[in-house]
Amino acid sequence: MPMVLASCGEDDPELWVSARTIEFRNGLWSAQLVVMNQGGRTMEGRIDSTVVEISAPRFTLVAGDDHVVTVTVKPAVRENATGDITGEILVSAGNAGHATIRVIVGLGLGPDDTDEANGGGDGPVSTTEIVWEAEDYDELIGDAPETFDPPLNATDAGGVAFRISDASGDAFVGTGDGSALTGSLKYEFRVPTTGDWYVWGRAIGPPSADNSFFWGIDIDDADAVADNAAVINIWDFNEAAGASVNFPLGNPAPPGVLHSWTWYRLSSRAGPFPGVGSYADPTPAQLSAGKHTFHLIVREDGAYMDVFYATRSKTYDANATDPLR
Ligand SMILES: [Ca+2]
Ligand SMILES: [Ca+2]
Ligand SMILES: [Ca+2]
Repeated sequence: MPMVLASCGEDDPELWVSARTIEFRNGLWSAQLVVMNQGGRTMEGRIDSTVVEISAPRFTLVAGDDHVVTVTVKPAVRENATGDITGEILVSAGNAGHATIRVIVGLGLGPDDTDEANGGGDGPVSTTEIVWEAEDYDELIGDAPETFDPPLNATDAGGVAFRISDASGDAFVGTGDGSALTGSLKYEFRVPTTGDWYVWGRAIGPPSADNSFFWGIDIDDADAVADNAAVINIWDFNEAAGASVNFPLGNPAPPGVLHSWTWYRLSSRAGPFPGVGSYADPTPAQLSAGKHTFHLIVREDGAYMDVFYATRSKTYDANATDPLR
């Protein structure tokens, strides 16, 4: 009587999986995986991973049968990790075989956790700079600033008509002069490295009555209200009224400049942000790696914001070298 070898006969179960690598990118956190018994008899197995949750980690498959599994990046990985991370999914089915699937989670660096949202396009994710569009907010709070598509014919507080003919991402946010909006836009953004970050905004703030927002980092929504000076700050652009030290374009600024997109350092007159955003000796926002929130709150109606940029470089001048290059 011939000896039967349990693991190498034609009728033995044989594990097959549909992927060797799974990449999670562009804010998509789930993927499907097929596990199949390509051999004979019944196969039992299980799936384990430290980076993804598995819809049905145990499976029993008769000959030729398959098992569709949904794998979802664990919330703790999404919330706490920075930059791309890698991990594994292990599929084991005893003598039928085993497989290791490589997992890459692209966490990105911006509010939407994608390279695209950070202006990175197809390029590598930077650990020293992030970009996010003002129109890519995560939440509207109260009577929030509006989103506009250029061209926009606007009028400033002095009655001067001007035209905003373009914008990064073909959109921007703000308030028309005379609007009664008071709310805020909330952004979630991801910082790749802990340390000092220098924040800029590409904005239009025409005369001194139309050239500021309030802002706050990591504040509660309920605190994002005007004149809440203990928690939020005033972001002056080219403030010709003398209430701030921000004169990046000169005082007074050259004609026309105030009616076109210009980069302004994040600044503060007082409030909790330490310093006033001096251009010569800027005060950084000290941020830990990971997720943060930024509230842009209406202050003076008639101000517009196109895009935000943050860099680890203290000396970087966004008006000399365009971050959107
Ligand atoms: Ca002002
Ligand atoms: Ca105004
Ligand atoms: Ca924009």
